[in-house]
Amino acid sequence: MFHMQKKAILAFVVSSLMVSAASAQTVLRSSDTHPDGYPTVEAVKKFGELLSEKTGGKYSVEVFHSAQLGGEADTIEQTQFGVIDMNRISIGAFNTQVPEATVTQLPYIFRSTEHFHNVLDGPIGEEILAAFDKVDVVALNFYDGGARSFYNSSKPITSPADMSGMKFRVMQSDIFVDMVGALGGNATPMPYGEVYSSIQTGVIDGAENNYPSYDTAGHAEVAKFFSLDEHLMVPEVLVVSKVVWDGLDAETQQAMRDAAKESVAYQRELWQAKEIESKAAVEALGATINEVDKAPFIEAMKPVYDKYVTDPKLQDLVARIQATEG
Ligand code: GTR
Repeated sequence: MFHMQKKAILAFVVSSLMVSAASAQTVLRSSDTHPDGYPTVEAVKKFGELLSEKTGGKYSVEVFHSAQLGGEADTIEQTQFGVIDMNRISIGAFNTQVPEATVTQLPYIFRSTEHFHNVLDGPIGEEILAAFDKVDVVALNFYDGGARSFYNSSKPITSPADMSGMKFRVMQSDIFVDMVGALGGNATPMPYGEVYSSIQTGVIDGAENNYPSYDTAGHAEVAKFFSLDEHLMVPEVLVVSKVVWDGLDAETQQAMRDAAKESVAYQRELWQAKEIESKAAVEALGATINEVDKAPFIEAMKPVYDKYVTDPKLQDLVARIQATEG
């Protein structure tokens, strides 16, 4: 009996290998810094299913979650070189490489989730996606990343003055560094994976992020004060290496674009639910969440805009974003 089962399994394995050899299956490797189950990870899996359907099983995607392929700054380079096929990444990790996308890292540029969606779902969003071409990746879509706020291990922050002398981890992006500086704090750029231990050992006082990251990376365990200043809404992007892209026929490229766009609604649904779930989870863990009067924070950001929005084309882009409804 055992023998027969083994034989049957072997026959099955052999035949499926043959099928996959005949159809030349290509599995694209996609990076994500977040753990399995996180909305972006699940959305890229969904993208992979849709892509597989659209290409008759020729292409599928394997998500390497939890920074298995490296921290975001490193994986961007590897994607640009074609070592990693795809990447779901925060625009913040591109630093100022793509000027049109850099504007999405300007504090308080987005007024609400509705504004964020209205901008990114329309022609401005397409313009920003197209701008990634010049840095050797093709950007397919935007996923939600919610609003980012400061959190730390010692006290609630209610005004920029409270940040004086405090050290906050930021992404490896110059705008983030200048933003914290403009508020009177000290910024320490470092990879996401080092934040937990750096807060725990007191190397930094805190960091800034959305509820799902604060929750799933365990930061709420070591930094109990979450202050809702909501200084940034940075889009997540799904990008493909230009090296990979150029090797695809036009039909497959279109299937990729369509699958990516179709996965957005799914990600937004997961995101909405996760924000609520994570808020409850961090509260249960003992996190203290305080509301903040945003006016002095918004006011303090003028030097950041003055420094990064000097090119008339970017000034025009910022004006168009601000004039978008929502
Ligand atoms: C998260 C984002 C990640 C990563 C992280 C960070 O909100 O989803 O891609 O950029 O922030 O702060 O490093």
